[in-house]
Amino acid sequence: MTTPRLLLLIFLVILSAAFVIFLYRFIRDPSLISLLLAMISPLLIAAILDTSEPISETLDSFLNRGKKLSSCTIYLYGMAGSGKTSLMKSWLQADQKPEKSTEVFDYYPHQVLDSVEQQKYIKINIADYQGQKQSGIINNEKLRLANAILFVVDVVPRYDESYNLLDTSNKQIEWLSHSTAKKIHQRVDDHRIYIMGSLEPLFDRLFNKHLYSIRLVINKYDLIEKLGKKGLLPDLDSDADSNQIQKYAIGLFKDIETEIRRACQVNQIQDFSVSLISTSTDLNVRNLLRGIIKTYKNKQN
Ligand SMILES: Nc1nc2c(ncn2[C@@H]2O[C@H](COP(=O)(O)OP(=O)(O)OP(=O)(O)O)[C@@H](O)[C@H]2O)c(=O)[nH]1
Ligand SMILES: [Mg+2]
Repeated sequence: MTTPRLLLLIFLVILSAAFVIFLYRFIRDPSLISLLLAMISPLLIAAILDTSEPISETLDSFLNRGKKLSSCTIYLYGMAGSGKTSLMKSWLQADQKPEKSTEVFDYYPHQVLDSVEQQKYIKINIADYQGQKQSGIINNEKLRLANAILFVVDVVPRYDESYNLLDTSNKQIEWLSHSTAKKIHQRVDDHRIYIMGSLEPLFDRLFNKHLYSIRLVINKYDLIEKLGKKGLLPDLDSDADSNQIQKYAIGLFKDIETEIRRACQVNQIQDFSVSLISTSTDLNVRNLLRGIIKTYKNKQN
């Protein structure tokens, strides 16, 4: 029996006792049977409430009315510069200028409007860390139960070979415009090594029965699209349409997708998909969060 039900039962017992005391004032010789009946009746009511499904459901929804949902904890995982902090800031609608690498592993609590029930808010908790310190997340003492893990990948690093910041879209496109295939494949390869090497320890540490959603998040899609429109993407015609460019982007990370999908199957996590996003242009950023919250809510109900 749940705590609210137990409280309800105690309340009924007290109510019956009060009723019996009330009866004593009017009946001179109350029989023991009537006394027992009065005491047993709340137990009978409680048993009926527990076994009758429609009543039980109504009672639950009444007892849970106004009760706050616990927060949905989302882990952002990926190489340095892939855009974890940018994604977190987009969701939190914070100032968007994360030029520096994150230095601490921390949780960022926030409330977002529930897309289904517009009047209600849902609490989210986003875990962000410095991608360079991969072991920092896996060995962290502060780890909480994860409801979702997002693997964030991209096609351009934070710095070029001479350690110049590639912090604007123009600089990134300019840098990628030469030896495009080599640079993109190098970055994709780095992501593959980073993610595949840590999939098992990561799932070992973060897996729990409330881990509902996994995403492979391909960030900086704005760059892929621009390169595609300029005809700079290797193996893709210069007149490729949006559909073909999207397929190309997803194709780049096929190996990583396959490995994560396999890990999801092993751990019996059904909600896995690939998202193309851009935190710079806000492409699919909200949709991504909406999907995670939707699954979280469905599982909680
Ligand atoms: N063009 C483009 N650049 C982006 C996008 N998202 C992030 N960036 C840039 O990528 C760089 C790295 O972003 P961060 O969010 O700091 O990356 P991070 O994953 O938190 O990196 P670490 O903290 O080092 O692990 C920054 O210069 C961002 O401006 C995007 O959607 N498009
Ligand atoms: Mg960061």
